[in-house]
Amino acid sequence: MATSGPAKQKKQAHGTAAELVERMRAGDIRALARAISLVENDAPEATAILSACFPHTGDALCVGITGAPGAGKSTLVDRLAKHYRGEKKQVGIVAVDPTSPYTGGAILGDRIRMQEHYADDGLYIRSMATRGFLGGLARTTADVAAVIEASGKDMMLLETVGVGQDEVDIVRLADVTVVILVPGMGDDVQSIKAGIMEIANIFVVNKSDREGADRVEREIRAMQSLSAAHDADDWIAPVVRTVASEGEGVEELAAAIARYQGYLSERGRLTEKRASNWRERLLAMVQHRVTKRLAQMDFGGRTIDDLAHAVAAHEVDPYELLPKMAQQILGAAK
Ligand SMILES: Nc1nc2c(ncn2[C@@H]2O[C@H](COP(=O)(O)OP(=O)(O)OP(=O)(O)O)[C@@H](O)[C@H]2O)c(=O)[nH]1
Ligand SMILES: [Mg+2]
Repeated sequence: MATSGPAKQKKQAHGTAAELVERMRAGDIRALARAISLVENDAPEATAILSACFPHTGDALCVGITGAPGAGKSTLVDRLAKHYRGEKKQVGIVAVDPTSPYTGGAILGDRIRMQEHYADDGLYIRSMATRGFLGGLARTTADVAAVIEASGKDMMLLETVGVGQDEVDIVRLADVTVVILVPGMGDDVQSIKAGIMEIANIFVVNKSDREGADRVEREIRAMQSLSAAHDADDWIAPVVRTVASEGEGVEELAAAIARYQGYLSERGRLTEKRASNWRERLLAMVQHRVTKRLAQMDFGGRTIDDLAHAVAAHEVDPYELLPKMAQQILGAAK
């Protein structure tokens, strides 16, 4: 009986996970919120939940939207969501907000209120604070997005501030990446991280009601003409001007997204892009698993902390230690 305990527990956890996913797929919003929390908190059931979600993912288009703080990302995401709702598409939104505290910033509060008041069950919005994620914000965001998608969404919109590497990694999870720039405020193309510019499939010049939209567009074009010679086959990111606060240009943006989706659907490009996204995700997943194990592992009676102290005191040669540790980790991972 002693050995059947954990196995039985595991089986029950799987049962619970499958039930939870079934309920959230039937439209139970509380089940969805619970599944997201468990995944976000890396709870013991998380893997079983994600595994139960996996067969119900892969059909939605995932659009990543990034840009400087205050560029109008949330406003544009809300407008896009309304656009897709108008086409009767089920929409999920994950907003990664580096500023909102756990208890919820103003935007999070507004969104929850919006969700409650309009009670549109074709739209689900989740805000995530970036602080406090151990072992990868991008991984957690991808997992949360997968759970929401599995609840039956056709369109996933991912909003993140384009500042740190973490955020760049997040938009890399998307099928389509939209980079938002705005005129003025020294927010010109040069000041935007090169990494962000490179991953743009579509540029948006938001706040085009302000002076300087022409200049931003010219700078984008100039940058594109400088970059490596294009194949006739290459996609050149179009520039769409918007006034998100007025809803202007949203139709054009949706059309540009649809065009890029069409481009991806040819010659196995979508599969290629997703495979390259999955490569990153798999590496992150393995790394996370190994790191978690490492913290509790026993290396010949010593923990990783003991070994770190021993190396710092020059009692142990780290280069001799490494192959032994690697061997032990790989052995344990079997
Ligand atoms: N003039 C003008 N203001 C806009 C436009 N789009 C958004 N805004 C305003 O710009 C401010 C910031 O918009 P948000 O949508 O919160 O921007 P954000 O990029 O999500 O901001 P963070 O998430 O805090 O980085 C708000 O006051 C919007 O009303 C626009 O096209 N023109
Ligand atoms: Mg925002």
